[in-house]
Amino acid sequence: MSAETYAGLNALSEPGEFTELDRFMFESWGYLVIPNVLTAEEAQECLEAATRLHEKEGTTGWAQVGRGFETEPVLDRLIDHPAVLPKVRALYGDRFILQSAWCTKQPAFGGFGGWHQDGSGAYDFKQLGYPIPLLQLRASFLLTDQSLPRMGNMEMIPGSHRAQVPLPQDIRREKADLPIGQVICAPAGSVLLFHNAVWHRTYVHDGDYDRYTMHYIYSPPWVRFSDRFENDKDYLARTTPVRRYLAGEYERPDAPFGAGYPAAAFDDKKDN
Ligand SMILES: O=C(O)CCC(=O)C(=O)O
Repeated sequence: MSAETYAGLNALSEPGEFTELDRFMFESWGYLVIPNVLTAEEAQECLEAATRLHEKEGTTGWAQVGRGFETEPVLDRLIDHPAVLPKVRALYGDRFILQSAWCTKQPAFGGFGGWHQDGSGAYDFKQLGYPIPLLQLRASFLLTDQSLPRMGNMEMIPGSHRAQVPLPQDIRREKADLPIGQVICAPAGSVLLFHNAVWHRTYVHDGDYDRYTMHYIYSPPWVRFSDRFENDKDYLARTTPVRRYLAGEYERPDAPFGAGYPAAAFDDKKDN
């Protein structure tokens, strides 16, 4: 897909390396759109896996199912996808974990979601200081076509991760539009990579089919998992060293002296 396919301003990136321009766009807007991460066939396989996950759980309406990577190999493969992982590493360094993986369904003819920033209901990230730090970096793999608005897209407010004032209550209450909302338009197989503090919502979906998106959330290693209480032991035994590392099952080398984390498992091992 070429940049011309997208109308208007877009924080368009490319698979792989996190370029200086990527960094500037990410700092400025809080997100990047990466087309052509999955082929049409790969996106279709993942869509089938996502559908199975929700069928197994018997979900209805807007719903999210966690830890699907444990049972669906095609979703496991996305955890360290080479189109995305270099960007995550460029933002975090080599010590981070997969905090959660949520498969979300926006049902056929689903309405608008509520505006929100990502974080923890138990402890508002705003309490940590300004600007809100990067603690949940989300890579959202679009598994259905979202090339046009009203296809269950994500809508983002560019730069809002740096806003020092909250989104007005009436806009949140009424799930209202605002002039600076950007509906992310991209085909299946694209990835939206975004900062937890960017205000966003699920856009309306006019289609007669369910929309699925696979979200992978990366965090510093001391953040607690949110889609699982603990890792499945069988999964850990059969997955790859890199994914096992990202599962965050370290012994507690930080206790009591804060040293001795295991070496990162990435192929091009950097200094650890
Ligand atoms: O998949 C979606 O529609 C949006 C998910 C979302 O905004 C969230 O989980 O924070």
